[in-house]
Amino acid sequence: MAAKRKNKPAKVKRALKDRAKGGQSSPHDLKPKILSSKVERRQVDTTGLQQGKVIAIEGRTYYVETVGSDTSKKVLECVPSRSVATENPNSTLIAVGDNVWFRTGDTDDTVGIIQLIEERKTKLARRAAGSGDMEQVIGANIDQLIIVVSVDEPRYKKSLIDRYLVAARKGKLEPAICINKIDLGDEEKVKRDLQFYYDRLEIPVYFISAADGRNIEHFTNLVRDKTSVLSGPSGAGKSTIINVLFGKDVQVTADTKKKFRKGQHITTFARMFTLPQSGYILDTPGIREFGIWDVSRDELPAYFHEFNDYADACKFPNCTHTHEPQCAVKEALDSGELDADRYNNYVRLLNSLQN
Ligand SMILES: Nc1nc2c(ncn2[C@@H]2O[C@H](COP(=O)(O)OP(=O)(O)OP(=O)(O)O)[C@@H](O)[C@H]2O)c(=O)[nH]1
Ligand SMILES: [Mg+2]
Ligand SMILES: [Zn+2]
Repeated sequence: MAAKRKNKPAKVKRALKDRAKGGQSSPHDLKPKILSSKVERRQVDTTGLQQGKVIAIEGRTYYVETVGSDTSKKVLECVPSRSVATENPNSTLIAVGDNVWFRTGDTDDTVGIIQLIEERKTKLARRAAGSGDMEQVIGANIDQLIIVVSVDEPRYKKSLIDRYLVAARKGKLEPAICINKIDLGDEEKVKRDLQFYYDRLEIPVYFISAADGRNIEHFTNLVRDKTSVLSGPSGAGKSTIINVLFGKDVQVTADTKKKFRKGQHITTFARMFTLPQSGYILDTPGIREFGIWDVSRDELPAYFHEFNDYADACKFPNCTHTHEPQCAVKEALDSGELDADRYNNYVRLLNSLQN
């Protein structure tokens, strides 16, 4: 798998030829069959198909690692079949981490045609950036989300962290927060700023420096034996962290300041790595904004679960904890028991959601 290849690999061109008798070229043109019940799933003929996991997506090429022992595992370049079926309606057709069934091409057994995408058990998803009302799945079938932000260059925003925490709950992922570039700031000050997250919300928060290696051993323990996704703003240091975990450069990184001048993202596609310490880790492109997907205004308060300790005492059972009288959440806020920044992020998020 080449990290910087621009053109579609020749093998995939051949696979596309194998597949496309009607000149289809993009998975976006496909009309996948949606399997909405277990009965329908059983009707899919998987005879002769192999199972695998999507470990990287580069343009229209899907890299699929076959299921098997470490020594027998292979990575194939795949494309979706014109008759592909999915168990994930109204969503990204194929995401990194997806478990798929495929057949190998007629001319080459190192390329595959994906026939079926299994239901995602967990996912990190956001509202797709740009126009359109679509879900974008950043990673699927993952155990934990590690939100990677940095002390400076770029300075972290708690509003982004709070959005990620909603998405983690929604997608059934365990959250952890990684504050990188601690070498660029005052560690004690940053710790105080995030105290509510580890003390009250009991979310693991790591204060590390991928540059000088500070506290990196705690981070190594966090990812051991699990499947983790690293997500956060561009330049926070996700790929640098991956390189530290591997002890060598497996991902390209770039100088933050220079990059911001050009407004570029360094990592341009998601890729899953098998860790030397055991476990999988998914590096993803930096995000500019994180739009919440599939959470209604009514549901949102429950995602800020520190409110639950008080919400029963609110006068109105459907209290949004904003303008209502006798709101126990606002009373707790006024008495300093809740984090004001996080409450303000909640209000902003609530206002951004439609019912
Ligand atoms: N001072 C300092 N710089 C760091 C640290 N970690 C990473 N950097 C630098 O930050 C810049 C961006 O790092 P990347 O790892 O490319 O950031 P990224 O999050 O992968 O960025 P995208 O791929 O664009 O999302 C590079 O110049 C790194 O050398 C750190 O702990 N301290
Ligand atoms: Mg990167
Ligand atoms: Zn209330």
